[in-house]
Amino acid sequence: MTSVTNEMDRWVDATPAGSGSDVLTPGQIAAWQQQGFALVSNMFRPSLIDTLRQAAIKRFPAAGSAAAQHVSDFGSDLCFPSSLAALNDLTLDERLLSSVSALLQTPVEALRLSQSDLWPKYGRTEKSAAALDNMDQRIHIDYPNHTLAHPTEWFRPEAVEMIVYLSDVESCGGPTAVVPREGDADPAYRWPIVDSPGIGELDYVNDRATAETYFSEQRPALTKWRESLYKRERYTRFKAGDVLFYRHDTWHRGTPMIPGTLRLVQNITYRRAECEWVSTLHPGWAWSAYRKSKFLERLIAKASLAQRAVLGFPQPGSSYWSEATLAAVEARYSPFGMDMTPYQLLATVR
Ligand SMILES: O=C(O)CCC(=O)C(=O)O
Ligand SMILES: [Fe+2]
Repeated sequence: MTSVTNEMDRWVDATPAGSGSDVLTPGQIAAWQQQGFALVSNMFRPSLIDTLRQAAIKRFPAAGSAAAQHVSDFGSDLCFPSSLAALNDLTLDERLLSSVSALLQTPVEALRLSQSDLWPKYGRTEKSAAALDNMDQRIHIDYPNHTLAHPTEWFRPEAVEMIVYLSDVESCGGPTAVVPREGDADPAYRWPIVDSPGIGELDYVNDRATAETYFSEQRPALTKWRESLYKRERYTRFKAGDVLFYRHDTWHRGTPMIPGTLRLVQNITYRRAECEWVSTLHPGWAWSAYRKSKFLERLIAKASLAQRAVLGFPQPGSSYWSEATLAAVEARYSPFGMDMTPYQLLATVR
């Protein structure tokens, strides 16, 4: 296996997405399918990224502030659907959806959104959360808090996980480290994937140093194997708007940032519709109904058929539709301008 000797070789540069209907290039698709990740630029309009970044910055403590020193775990309450329209637009972006569709080789309508949340990470001098600190993470795979089961065999992936960077690594540091998979016999990708803190009886530990000391005590025979994962990691040289497409079974981790800075990222997962065991991470969409602004209802009314489908809305031809449900859904959504024609055309007469 290739271990990295030359420090320069550790950086991965983004490659541009196409501007036409084939959004991802064959090389990017192959990289995701084989190595387990692809770093892609030219996905979004720069103004969308800028609008989201500016709006999100206002919701979090300022970089370098005392409050920022205590933001040491992941997550935030900024998730889909959001009062920040740009967050919703990014999540349901048609080019992003067609990219996921190409990676999973399935139509967009057969995808379901299961995560979209915006995370701040701060460059800090103190590891304020000790074992749970996110500054210098242990190498890990993400499946345990996404699926109730275990990822399927490598060649039949169930989901695409993404980090959309809203900052530049040059100014904040904190590249994501990823371990490229090198074929079916790669020892890094031994099966089943259970040799990581947090899985089975092992405690969840986020901080690298604490995690590896603990893991060595619990599984001494695998200490060298874990070390080999760090030796092989590559670092994303991201710019705002770049997307890291990866998987729930790709080894990766977050690395330390430049102290006093803020890095914003949007984490998104799309799964195959049939994989119900890949759970939605946050409260879901329906809790956002009933708001005075009716932003969820407006979003549904204005969305394309494919965008509605990825949120689980019944599609044209679904057994849900009858004369009665067509009229009822129209009654609910017509105040927001929903066009029911596509559902009427394919409705089964019941
Ligand atoms: O921050 C990053 O770049 C990766 C974060 C991550 O892997 C995680 O929290 O699971
Ligand atoms: Fe992760």
